[in-house]
Amino acid sequence: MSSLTLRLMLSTVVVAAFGSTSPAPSLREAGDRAGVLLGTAVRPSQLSELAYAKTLAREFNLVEPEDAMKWWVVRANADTFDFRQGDEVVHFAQAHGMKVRGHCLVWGRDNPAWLTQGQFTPTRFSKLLHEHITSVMKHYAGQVFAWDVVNEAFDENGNVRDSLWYNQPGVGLAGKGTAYIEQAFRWAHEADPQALLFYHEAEGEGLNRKSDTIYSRVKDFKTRHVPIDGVGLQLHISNLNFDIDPVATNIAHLAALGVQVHITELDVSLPLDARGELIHPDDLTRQAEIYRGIVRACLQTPVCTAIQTWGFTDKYSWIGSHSHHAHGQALLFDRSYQPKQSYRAFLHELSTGRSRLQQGTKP
Ligand code: 9MR
Repeated sequence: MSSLTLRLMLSTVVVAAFGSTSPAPSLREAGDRAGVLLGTAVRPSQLSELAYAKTLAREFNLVEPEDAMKWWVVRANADTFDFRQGDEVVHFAQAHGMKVRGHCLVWGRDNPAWLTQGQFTPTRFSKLLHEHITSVMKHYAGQVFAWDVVNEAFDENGNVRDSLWYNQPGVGLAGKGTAYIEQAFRWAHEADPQALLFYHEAEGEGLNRKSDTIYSRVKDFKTRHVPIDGVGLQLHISNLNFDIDPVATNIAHLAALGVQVHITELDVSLPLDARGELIHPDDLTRQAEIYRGIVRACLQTPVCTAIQTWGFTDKYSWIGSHSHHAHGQALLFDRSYQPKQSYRAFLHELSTGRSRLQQGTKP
């Protein structure tokens, strides 16, 4: 028996054993009633930790591999595809009745060195990207219901970012704006016509030049039948005065274009002292209100069909290393998997939010 199989069996047994004592309703139960998927980013190495697996399976019905389906994991080696980490997440999801979001197929960052330093021609690059999208999506066809096809392709002014896929060297469409993005969506649709295809972006969640660009480009894509189904809004929040109203307005604007919206990477990070303690304990209350407001903003518009947090326990979050531990405690559960004020506000808003039709499948 492989260690992967053993780990999955163990986590499944333990989750079942603990299931009967879990408090009700969970986020996923409240989400079912509200007609929205409740998801979180996961790392496969943590699935063997019992409290992690138990909380994950009890609270969420959607998972997204935080890194396990990125180029640098799947294509660490130029000659092979390594799906082991992604498969581990998919198997956990299947064992616990969860859906899987795939992340991500095209991103200018976090690609393997053999790719970024390989001196490929645009023609070769085009073939490599086509092959990657096709192989990964076919491997996960029927198992991953939605993909972030292109991630973070625009800068804060709404211009197409320089990147290896666009113009360094690019796939042969350098200087042609979003043509490379459209190409990626067409290849993705060919690879798995059933999957929902998302454009995914950071810092375009409210109303600004980036969100204006996303709106106008998605509108253009829809007019020209580029196969796009949704927009993913990341929502990494560190400003505790964050204004949520523009996010609700942006979601409504996108809804009018006939695409779904997923909130994909929600977290609300707080300032910490050198010991990792909160500098302002009251921040937990403000954090809870931000979580509540984002849930409310999503529930206001029926096409907002999923809310994901970027991890769920303060024990594991990208924020720590990213901020040199000056920020943290960003999630719904503390380091001991106890629900925080943010969890209670999130759950309350979900439970009292308007009931809506489930819209997780391809129209
Ligand atoms: O949380 C992710 C971290 O573990 C990785 O090291 C990093 C680089 O691949 O990516 C982080 O996730 C990012 C996501 O893929 C795209 N949106 C921003 C996220 C936070 O940086």
